[in-house]
Amino acid sequence: MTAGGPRSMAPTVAPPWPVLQAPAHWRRLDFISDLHLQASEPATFNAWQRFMQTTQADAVFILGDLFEVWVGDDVLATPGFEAGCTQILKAASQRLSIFVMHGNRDFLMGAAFAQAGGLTLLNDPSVLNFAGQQWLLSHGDALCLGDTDYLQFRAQVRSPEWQEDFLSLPLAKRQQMAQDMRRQSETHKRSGVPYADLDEPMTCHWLNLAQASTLIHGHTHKPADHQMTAGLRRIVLSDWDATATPPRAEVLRLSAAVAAKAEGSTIQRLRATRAE
Ligand SMILES: [Mn+2]
Repeated sequence: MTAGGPRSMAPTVAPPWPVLQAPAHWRRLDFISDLHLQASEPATFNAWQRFMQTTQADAVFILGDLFEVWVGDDVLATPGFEAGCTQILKAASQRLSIFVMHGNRDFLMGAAFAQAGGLTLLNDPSVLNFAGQQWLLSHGDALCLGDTDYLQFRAQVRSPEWQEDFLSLPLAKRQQMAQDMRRQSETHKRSGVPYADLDEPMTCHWLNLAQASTLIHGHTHKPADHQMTAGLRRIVLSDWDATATPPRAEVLRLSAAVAAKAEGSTIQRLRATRAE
Protein backbone atom coordinates (compact mmCIF):
# COMPACT_ATOMS: atom_id res chain seq x y z
CA MET A 1 0.00 0.00 0.00
CA THR A 2 2.96 2.31 0.54
CA ALA A 3 5.25 3.24 -2.30
CA GLY A 4 8.25 0.99 -2.36
CA GLY A 5 11.30 0.14 -4.38
CA PRO A 6 11.46 -2.50 -7.10
CA ARG A 7 10.90 -5.17 -4.47
CA SER A 8 7.24 -4.14 -4.08
CA MET A 9 6.65 -5.07 -7.73
CA ALA A 10 7.45 -8.73 -7.08
CA PRO A 11 4.47 -11.07 -6.88
CA THR A 12 3.60 -12.22 -3.40
CA VAL A 13 4.73 -15.82 -3.04
CA ALA A 14 5.03 -16.03 0.71
CA PRO A 15 2.78 -14.54 3.38
CA PRO A 16 3.96 -11.13 4.55
CA TRP A 17 4.02 -12.41 8.12
CA PRO A 18 6.22 -14.91 9.92
CA VAL A 19 5.35 -18.53 9.19
CA LEU A 20 5.78 -21.07 11.96
CA GLN A 21 6.26 -24.56 10.59
CA ALA A 22 4.92 -27.10 13.07
CA PRO A 23 7.38 -29.97 13.57
CA ALA A 24 6.13 -33.20 11.95
CA HIS A 25 5.67 -34.96 15.28
CA TRP A 26 3.19 -32.40 16.67
CA ARG A 27 -0.26 -34.01 16.93
CA ARG A 28 -2.14 -31.74 19.30
CA LEU A 29 -2.14 -27.97 19.76
CA ASP A 30 -4.05 -26.04 22.43
CA PHE A 31 -5.16 -22.43 21.92
CA ILE A 32 -6.26 -20.12 24.73
CA SER A 33 -6.57 -16.35 25.10
CA ASP A 34 -7.96 -13.56 27.24
CA LEU A 35 -7.28 -15.12 30.61
CA HIS A 36 -6.65 -11.66 32.04
CA LEU A 37 -4.65 -13.21 34.87
CA GLN A 38 -4.44 -11.01 37.95
CA ALA A 39 -3.71 -11.57 41.62
CA SER A 40 -7.27 -10.58 42.56
CA GLU A 41 -8.76 -13.47 40.53
CA PRO A 42 -7.28 -16.61 42.13
CA ALA A 43 -9.89 -19.03 40.74
CA THR A 44 -9.02 -18.22 37.13
CA PHE A 45 -5.34 -18.35 37.96
CA ASN A 46 -5.81 -21.81 39.54
CA ALA A 47 -7.69 -23.10 36.49
CA TRP A 48 -4.93 -21.83 34.21
CA GLN A 49 -2.20 -23.30 36.41
CA ARG A 50 -3.93 -26.68 36.38
CA PHE A 51 -4.28 -26.51 32.62
CA MET A 52 -0.61 -25.65 32.08
CA GLN A 53 0.44 -28.47 34.40
CA THR A 54 -1.78 -31.16 32.88
CA THR A 55 -2.30 -30.50 29.17
CA GLN A 56 -0.96 -33.26 26.93
CA ALA A 57 -0.64 -30.90 23.96
CA ASP A 58 2.61 -30.64 22.01
CA ALA A 59 2.28 -26.87 22.06
CA VAL A 60 0.17 -24.23 23.76
CA PHE A 61 -0.63 -21.00 21.92
CA ILE A 62 -1.71 -18.09 24.11
CA LEU A 63 -3.22 -15.53 21.71
CA GLY A 64 -3.09 -12.37 23.80
CA ASP A 65 -4.25 -10.97 27.13
CA LEU A 66 -2.72 -13.72 29.21
CA PHE A 67 -2.32 -10.97 31.80
CA GLU A 68 -4.79 -8.27 32.77
CA VAL A 69 -1.86 -5.89 32.65
CA TRP A 70 1.89 -6.06 32.07
CA VAL A 71 3.80 -2.89 32.84
CA GLY A 72 7.28 -4.15 31.97
CA ASP A 73 9.49 -7.21 32.39
CA ASP A 74 11.16 -5.64 35.43
CA VAL A 75 8.14 -6.78 37.49
CA LEU A 76 9.90 -10.15 37.44
CA ALA A 77 12.74 -8.80 39.56
CA THR A 78 10.60 -9.10 42.69
CA PRO A 79 8.70 -12.20 43.80
CA GLY A 80 5.01 -11.70 43.12
CA PHE A 81 2.09 -12.67 40.93
CA GLU A 82 3.83 -12.13 37.58
CA ALA A 83 6.96 -14.00 38.66
CA GLY A 84 4.78 -16.89 39.87
CA CYS A 85 2.94 -17.10 36.54
CA THR A 86 6.26 -17.00 34.69
CA GLN A 87 7.54 -19.92 36.76
CA ILE A 88 4.46 -21.94 35.79
CA LEU A 89 5.18 -21.21 32.12
CA LYS A 90 8.82 -22.16 32.59
CA ALA A 91 7.91 -25.48 34.22
CA ALA A 92 5.43 -26.30 31.44
CA SER A 93 8.02 -25.39 28.81
CA GLN A 94 10.05 -28.41 29.91
CA ARG A 95 7.26 -30.64 28.50
CA LEU A 96 5.83 -28.65 25.58
CA SER A 97 6.36 -25.59 23.40
CA ILE A 98 4.71 -22.35 24.46
CA PHE A 99 3.92 -19.45 22.14
CA VAL A 100 2.57 -16.16 23.44
CA MET A 101 1.12 -13.29 21.45
CA HIS A 102 0.61 -9.77 22.77
CA GLY A 103 -2.93 -8.64 23.56
CA ASN A 104 -4.15 -5.11 24.16
CA ARG A 105 -3.48 -5.55 27.90
CA ASP A 106 -0.09 -7.23 27.97
CA PHE A 107 1.61 -5.76 24.89
CA LEU A 108 4.68 -4.83 26.96
CA MET A 109 5.70 -8.45 27.56
CA GLY A 110 9.28 -8.48 26.30
CA ALA A 111 12.34 -10.60 25.66
CA ALA A 112 13.25 -10.95 29.34
CA PHE A 113 9.78 -12.34 30.12
CA ALA A 114 10.00 -14.73 27.15
CA GLN A 115 13.35 -16.03 28.31
CA ALA A 116 12.23 -16.41 31.93
CA GLY A 117 9.07 -18.25 30.82
CA GLY A 118 10.87 -20.52 28.35
CA LEU A 119 8.47 -19.35 25.63
CA THR A 120 8.45 -17.76 22.21
CA LEU A 121 6.73 -14.42 21.63
CA LEU A 122 4.67 -14.51 18.44
CA ASN A 123 4.25 -11.65 16.00
CA ASP A 124 0.61 -10.51 15.61
CA PRO A 125 -0.45 -11.87 13.17
CA SER A 126 1.48 -15.06 12.58
CA VAL A 127 0.91 -17.92 10.16
CA LEU A 128 1.07 -21.47 11.45
CA ASN A 129 1.58 -24.40 9.12
CA PHE A 130 0.07 -27.47 10.77
CA ALA A 131 -1.66 -30.61 9.51
CA GLY A 132 -1.16 -29.66 5.89
CA GLN A 133 -2.87 -26.32 6.31
CA GLN A 134 -2.01 -22.68 6.95
CA TRP A 135 -3.70 -21.13 9.99
CA LEU A 136 -3.66 -17.41 10.69
CA LEU A 137 -3.27 -16.48 14.36
CA SER A 138 -4.00 -13.05 15.80
CA HIS A 139 -5.20 -11.44 19.01
CA GLY A 140 -7.87 -9.72 16.91
CA ASP A 141 -7.81 -6.16 18.18
CA ALA A 142 -6.06 -4.80 15.07
CA LEU A 143 -8.98 -6.05 12.95
CA CYS A 144 -11.64 -4.22 14.97
CA LEU A 145 -11.64 -1.34 12.49
CA GLY A 146 -14.77 0.24 13.98
CA ASP A 147 -12.92 0.96 17.20
CA THR A 148 -11.12 4.01 15.81
CA ASP A 149 -10.21 5.58 19.17
CA TYR A 150 -8.65 2.35 20.32
CA LEU A 151 -6.74 1.85 17.05
CA GLN A 152 -5.23 5.31 17.46
CA PHE A 153 -4.22 4.45 21.01
CA ARG A 154 -2.84 1.11 19.77
CA ALA A 155 -0.68 2.73 17.10
CA GLN A 156 0.72 5.07 19.76
CA VAL A 157 1.51 2.49 22.44
CA ARG A 158 2.97 -0.03 19.98
CA SER A 159 5.57 2.49 18.75
CA PRO A 160 9.13 1.85 20.02
CA GLU A 161 9.40 5.52 21.09
CA TRP A 162 6.30 5.39 23.32
CA GLN A 163 7.39 2.08 24.82
CA GLU A 164 10.89 3.35 25.54
CA ASP A 165 9.49 6.44 27.26
CA PHE A 166 6.94 4.46 29.26
CA LEU A 167 9.40 1.78 30.35
CA SER A 168 11.84 4.44 31.55
CA LEU A 169 9.28 5.58 34.16
CA PRO A 170 9.58 4.14 37.68
CA LEU A 171 7.72 0.85 38.12
CA ALA A 172 5.32 2.29 40.71
CA LYS A 173 4.38 5.12 38.35
CA ARG A 174 3.71 2.65 35.51
CA GLN A 175 1.53 0.54 37.79
CA GLN A 176 -0.43 3.63 38.78
CA MET A 177 -0.94 4.63 35.14
CA ALA A 178 -2.07 1.10 34.24
CA GLN A 179 -4.61 1.19 37.06
CA ASP A 180 -5.98 4.51 35.80
CA MET A 181 -6.30 3.06 32.28
CA ARG A 182 -8.15 0.02 33.62
CA ARG A 183 -10.56 2.26 35.49
CA GLN A 184 -11.28 4.17 32.26
CA SER A 185 -11.83 0.88 30.47
CA GLU A 186 -14.28 -0.26 33.19
CA THR A 187 -16.19 3.00 32.85
CA HIS A 188 -16.36 2.45 29.10
CA LYS A 189 -17.63 -1.10 29.64
CA ARG A 190 -20.36 0.09 32.02
CA SER A 191 -21.42 2.84 29.62
CA GLY A 192 -22.93 0.06 27.47
CA VAL A 193 -21.35 1.27 24.22
CA PRO A 194 -21.05 -1.92 22.18
CA TYR A 195 -17.55 -3.07 21.31
CA ALA A 196 -16.56 -3.32 17.68
CA ASP A 197 -16.19 -6.79 16.21
CA LEU A 198 -13.68 -7.85 13.59
CA ASP A 199 -14.12 -6.22 10.20
CA GLU A 200 -14.99 -9.05 7.83
CA PRO A 201 -13.56 -7.66 4.56
CA MET A 202 -10.24 -6.88 6.25
CA THR A 203 -10.21 -10.28 7.98
CA CYS A 204 -10.71 -11.98 4.58
CA HIS A 205 -7.98 -9.78 3.11
CA TRP A 206 -5.56 -10.87 5.84
CA LEU A 207 -6.47 -14.53 5.28
CA ASN A 208 -5.82 -14.18 1.56
CA LEU A 209 -2.46 -12.52 2.20
CA ALA A 210 -1.59 -15.36 4.57
CA GLN A 211 -2.83 -18.00 2.10
CA ALA A 212 -4.84 -19.38 4.98
CA SER A 213 -8.51 -20.30 5.20
CA THR A 214 -8.98 -20.07 8.97
CA LEU A 215 -8.20 -17.32 11.47
CA ILE A 216 -8.01 -18.20 15.16
CA HIS A 217 -8.29 -15.18 17.44
CA GLY A 218 -9.46 -13.87 20.79
CA HIS A 219 -10.03 -10.36 22.14
CA THR A 220 -13.78 -10.00 21.56
CA HIS A 221 -14.83 -12.52 24.26
CA LYS A 222 -17.50 -13.77 21.83
CA PRO A 223 -16.62 -17.41 21.21
CA ALA A 224 -18.00 -18.55 17.86
CA ASP A 225 -17.17 -20.22 14.59
CA HIS A 226 -17.93 -17.79 11.77
CA GLN A 227 -18.18 -18.97 8.18
CA MET A 228 -17.32 -15.99 6.01
CA THR A 229 -17.33 -15.52 2.25
CA ALA A 230 -15.43 -17.83 -0.12
CA GLY A 231 -14.99 -20.63 2.42
CA LEU A 232 -13.02 -18.47 4.83
CA ARG A 233 -13.58 -19.04 8.50
CA ARG A 234 -12.77 -17.38 11.80
CA ILE A 235 -12.76 -19.19 15.10
CA VAL A 236 -13.11 -17.00 18.18
CA LEU A 237 -11.67 -18.13 21.50
CA SER A 238 -13.47 -17.59 24.80
CA ASP A 239 -12.14 -15.45 27.60
CA TRP A 240 -11.54 -17.10 30.98
CA ASP A 241 -13.47 -16.42 34.17
CA ALA A 242 -13.53 -19.34 36.58
CA THR A 243 -15.99 -17.54 38.88
CA ALA A 244 -18.67 -17.17 36.18
CA THR A 245 -21.66 -19.54 36.05
CA PRO A 246 -20.87 -21.77 34.27
CA PRO A 247 -17.13 -21.19 34.60
CA ARG A 248 -15.44 -20.00 31.44
CA ALA A 249 -12.04 -21.65 30.93
CA GLU A 250 -12.09 -22.89 27.37
CA VAL A 251 -9.35 -24.52 25.36
CA LEU A 252 -9.52 -24.86 21.59
CA ARG A 253 -7.76 -28.07 20.69
CA LEU A 254 -6.49 -28.71 17.18
CA SER A 255 -5.59 -32.34 16.52
CA ALA A 256 -3.87 -33.65 13.44
CA ALA A 257 -5.82 -36.37 11.64
CA VAL A 258 -5.04 -39.78 13.04
CA ALA A 259 -5.16 -41.72 9.77
CA ALA A 260 -1.62 -42.16 8.56
CA LYS A 261 -2.16 -40.78 5.08
CA ALA A 262 -4.89 -38.26 5.69
CA GLU A 263 -4.02 -34.61 5.93
CA GLY A 264 -6.37 -32.60 8.03
CA SER A 265 -7.37 -31.85 11.53
CA THR A 266 -10.19 -31.79 14.01
CA ILE A 267 -11.16 -28.89 16.23
CA GLN A 268 -12.72 -29.27 19.68
CA ARG A 269 -13.70 -26.83 22.38
CA LEU A 270 -12.85 -28.15 25.85
CA ARG A 271 -13.49 -26.91 29.36
CA ALA A 272 -10.22 -26.65 31.25
CA THR A 273 -12.12 -26.68 34.53
CA ARG A 274 -13.05 -30.30 33.94
CA ALA A 275 -10.49 -32.90 34.88
CA GLU A 276 -9.09 -34.72 31.84
MN1 LIG B 1 -7.95 -8.13 24.24
